[in-house]
Amino acid sequence: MRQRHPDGITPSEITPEAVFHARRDVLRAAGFVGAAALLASARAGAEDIPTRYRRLPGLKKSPYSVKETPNSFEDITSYNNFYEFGLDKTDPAENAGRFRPKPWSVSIEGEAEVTGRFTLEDILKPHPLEERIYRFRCVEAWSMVIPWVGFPLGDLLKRFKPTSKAKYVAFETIVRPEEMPGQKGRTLDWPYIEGLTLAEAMNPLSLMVVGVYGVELPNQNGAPLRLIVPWKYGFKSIKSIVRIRFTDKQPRTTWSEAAPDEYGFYANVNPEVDHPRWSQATERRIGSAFLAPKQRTLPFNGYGAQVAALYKGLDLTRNY
Ligand SMILES: Nc1nc2c(c(=O)[nH]1)N[C@H]1C(S)=C(S)[C@@H](COP(=O)(O)O)O[C@H]1N2
Ligand SMILES: [Mo]
Repeated sequence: MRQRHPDGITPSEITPEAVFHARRDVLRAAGFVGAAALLASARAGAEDIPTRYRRLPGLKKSPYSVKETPNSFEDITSYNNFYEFGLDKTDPAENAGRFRPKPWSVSIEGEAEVTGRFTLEDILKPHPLEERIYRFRCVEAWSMVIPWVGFPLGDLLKRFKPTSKAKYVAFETIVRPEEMPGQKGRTLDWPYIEGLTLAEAMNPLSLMVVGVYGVELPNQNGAPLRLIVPWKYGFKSIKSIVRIRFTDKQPRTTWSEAAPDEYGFYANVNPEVDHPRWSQATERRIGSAFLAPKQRTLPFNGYGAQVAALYKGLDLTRNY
């Protein structure tokens, strides 16, 4: 039952979320979270980030950043979906401490001239890192604004010289049940897998992410290397990637296989196509008061000007 609800709103998942916000609201009401702390959390300056996270120096600013105020480092790192570490929003932060993202390597496979196993250092070396403040919309109808650190996925993929047969790119998460307690159960069919069309992958918005808020990615956010595709529902943004494969056929994806009626391959944010069990027309911004009004969800999560052309001629009510 539960495995059919990736981002599903089941009572067991709603509860921690409600508690998470209720707790903060109660603390605020009681005056424990003072005006200064609230301001700090809204601005989330570097001083709020625990020093155990390594700083990533020399970040370029990006013209692709949105102007909205980012969520706090605390929100971004304590309210997560990462089923390898459990189903509840607070599980990844609590259970990811044993995960060792170093050393790391990524296997490049399939329809490309250059394939093989590359260390993370090999992968990262040629790419200047930038900060990109993106809107992030989960299919569960919550959202955040997140200052990711990364570089364009397309710049990485070009290095492997995809052949003319390469029409899609498939991604895989690591399988390490000893370090990922969620993988000891069958909540999902491990490894977590995702995919994009090559055109989507080459779009300049598609980002390979190695950090957030100017520091290395915390384990719960997908260390050491994850994807961010900001115009798609969050489940497309696969974490802790160990395999990238160029293919001529549309790759299988974890959630479209777990619940084909609910999740498709494209998963573009679309306020006009409701999930079978809830509306996608609005979203709740994490970090706003629990009872704050919802905001309208934008087509392609607000990135339509950059990506709508990718889907010309495709019926997005059927290709969800
Ligand atoms: N490997 C893996 N990647 C994953 C997930 C997951 O469970 N496993 N959850 C997805 C979902 S549903 C969302 S909303 C985002 C959450 O990313 P965040 O925790 O950094 O906000 O990660 C996505 N990537
Ligand atoms: Mo999600």
